Amino acid sequence: MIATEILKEAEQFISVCYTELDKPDEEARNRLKEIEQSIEKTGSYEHTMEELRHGARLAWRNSNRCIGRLFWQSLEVRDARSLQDADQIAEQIFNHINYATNEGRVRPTITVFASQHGERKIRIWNHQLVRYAGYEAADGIVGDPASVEFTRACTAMGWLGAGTAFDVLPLVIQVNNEPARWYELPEGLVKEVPLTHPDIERFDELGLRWYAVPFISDMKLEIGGISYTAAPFNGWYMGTEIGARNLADFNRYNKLPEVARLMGLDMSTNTSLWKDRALTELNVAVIHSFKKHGVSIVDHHTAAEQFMRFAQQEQNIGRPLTGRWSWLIPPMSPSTTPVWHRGFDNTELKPAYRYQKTPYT
Ligand code: HEM
Ligand code: NRG
Repeated sequence: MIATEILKEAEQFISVCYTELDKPDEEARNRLKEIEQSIEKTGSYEHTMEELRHGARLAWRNSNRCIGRLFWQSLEVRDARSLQDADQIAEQIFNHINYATNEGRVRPTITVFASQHGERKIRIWNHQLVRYAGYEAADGIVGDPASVEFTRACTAMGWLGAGTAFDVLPLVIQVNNEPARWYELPEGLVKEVPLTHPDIERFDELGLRWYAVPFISDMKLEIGGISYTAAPFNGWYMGTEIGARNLADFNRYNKLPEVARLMGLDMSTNTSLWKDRALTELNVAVIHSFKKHGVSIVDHHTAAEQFMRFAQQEQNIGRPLTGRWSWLIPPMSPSTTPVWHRGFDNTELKPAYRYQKTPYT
């Protein structure tokens, strides 16, 4: 971004941020003068801790595809902007995983690393800090098909996975134009949940499991013209993300046939609705297992209710609500949730979490 654009973005952000934080106009004016001078002198500026904290929370509030936004004010923002060393960055990321997992009582958290500036740029190559490898074998894919390309990149750097369907991938960090470095996640850091079912006793024979917390690590956080290209964040899972997509999609773990077989359903005809019935029980198992292991999770009905409260809250305050309907509706029984029955304005507000180019491939 060129200097005039950064300043323009900064003006908009500081105005909104300081108003929402109940700061006097004069403070905002003075701060903008300071920012203008910094941009003139260095081409950039540094957010104060308050600006960073509120900016990261606003970016969550503005995430049109997120159903979990009721809790936007509770985001914990960790400042790691001073680090430039890959080993230290990795250590901070391990701390984030540990802090946010909190033995299962998940805390929505973001760690913000140094912003992009000139040649300076930090990237985490992983899509999520914790995810399972996918290996291309002669008779199909072992593990998560969504991870095949990244797994190949890790293997090319010398990583060697055990080859099971649930191998946790290493953390890959790139600082500036240096070669990327990989780190095995420390033993015992990653919480996982083995899946069982409240009534189907043999469900555990499927050997299914999932990790406790989704940590998105490849998006950029943009606040007031400043780009934080490494800013991993997490909330907790909505059950359907695992039960209706990760384990169910035919191009992911594709487990509906195995669940249906276990349930003894008639799979010879669509009209038995065996996929729908297997899908329901798989999702029952996900929620049941997370709860049994004391790991935060929300079902899609409760999440949709919470989202409607968020929508109401924003309307009461007089702020525009933005959202993308096709992402906000859950992937199973969507018409049983209130989100289905209304529309949303998909205007993209800033600050924002945005996609960025995949650094490998
Ligand atoms: C997307 C739920 C917290 C930012 C989503 C999706 C769900 C969800 C179900 C759609 C995912 C998909 O279909 O792949 C939740 C829940 C949370 C939570 C239950 C619990 C607290 C957060 C937090 C942030 C966030 C803390 C950021 C600070 C986003 C973004 C997307 C998203 C940027 C879009 C991701 C993409 O395009 O791939 N969320 N979320 N969410 N959420 Fe949330
Ligand atoms: N569907 C993905 C995760 C996307 C983000 N979901 C959240 N985010 N719940 C999956 O792994 O299934 N969050 O920050 O909590």
